Amino acid sequence: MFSFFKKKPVAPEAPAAPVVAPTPAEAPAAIQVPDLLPIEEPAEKKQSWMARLKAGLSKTSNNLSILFVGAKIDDDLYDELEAALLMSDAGVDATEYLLDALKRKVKENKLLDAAAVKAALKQLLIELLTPLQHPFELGRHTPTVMMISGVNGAGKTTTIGKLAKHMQTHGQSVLLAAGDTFRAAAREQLMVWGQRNNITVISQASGDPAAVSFDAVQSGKAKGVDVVMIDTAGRLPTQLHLMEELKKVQRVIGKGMDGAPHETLLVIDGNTGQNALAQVKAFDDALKLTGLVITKLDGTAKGGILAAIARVRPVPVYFIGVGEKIEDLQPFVAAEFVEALLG
Ligand SMILES: Nc1nc2c(ncn2[C@@H]2O[C@H](COP(=O)(O)OP(=O)(O)OP(=O)(O)O)[C@@H](O)[C@H]2O)c(=O)[nH]1
Ligand SMILES: [Mg+2]
Repeated sequence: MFSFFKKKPVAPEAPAAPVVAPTPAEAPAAIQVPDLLPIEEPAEKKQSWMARLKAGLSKTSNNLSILFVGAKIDDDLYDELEAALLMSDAGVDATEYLLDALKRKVKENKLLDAAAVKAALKQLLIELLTPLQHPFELGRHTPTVMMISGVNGAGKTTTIGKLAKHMQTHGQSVLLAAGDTFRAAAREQLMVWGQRNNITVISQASGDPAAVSFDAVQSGKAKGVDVVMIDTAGRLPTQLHLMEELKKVQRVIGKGMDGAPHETLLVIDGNTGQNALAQVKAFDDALKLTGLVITKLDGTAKGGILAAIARVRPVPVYFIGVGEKIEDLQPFVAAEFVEALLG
């Protein structure tokens, strides 16, 4: 089932939790989060999740599906498919790759009807996106330190809130750091949220994000919490001094704990279009990302951006979001996503 969290060796308040260098033989078993759905009513929740994902991606799925209705397999179909893929934010590289692979497949398998070609495209998309699918692992370190970055308004703080609640549900203790010291309101937003949800939030009025992050890691270690999540202020990759500041935050986190941050995530707004790819490249160049979270796939997002990421900068996509409720954030599953796009 979905309870990888639950397998964590129960060691409440065990200060003696061994801080062992994680050699393969000695490292505690990783805790995966293949599915963050609440354990109760998984089938119902899953259904509503898929419905929301499908609704979110309906523009692209309509554009793609209509092409195959009673279509002849000819150059016109490929041209239209090319246009639809480009419009879906897949980008030139992934679009060309998919078209070439599809043409080859059609030839090799002598596919004659449109439904078979659509099925072949679906399969190719699943193959393209599957390498992005990665279970999110916890439990290799105590605490697991996560740093969350992204442009302004991408959904960083909301995602942290959702993840924290999912983790709590699965018995993980969580500590948050209000590393967004840019805006006082941001700090307060997280503090209030933390109080409501019984989660400690480390914050400082001083306005130094690196110092807050360092404190949070220290405090997380001292308290033996399972997860420390560090929020950061939104910034554009073109704001070079702010990117430098982010690198510094990451370095200082490493001073607080060897090997930390264990996860450096980039949160992307799914509606950003091709610019999302530029964001992935820039943040990855600066921080060496370990994973992505793609939010707002319930809006006007077209979904093809994942194909672009898979081709050009395949950073794992841990989670995707289709709304503001806690269950609206789920692990990325390639087959599910493609089903929503081309089902
Ligand atoms: N529809 C929808 N809205 C979302 C989703 N995730 C976040 N939001 C909304 O996006 C807005 C911005 O979210 P925040 O979490 O504050 O974004 P942020 O990246 O922390 O923003 P800054 O700290 O200002 O850079 C809020 O109104 C969220 O409710 C999602 O998956 N779907
Ligand atoms: Mg924020």
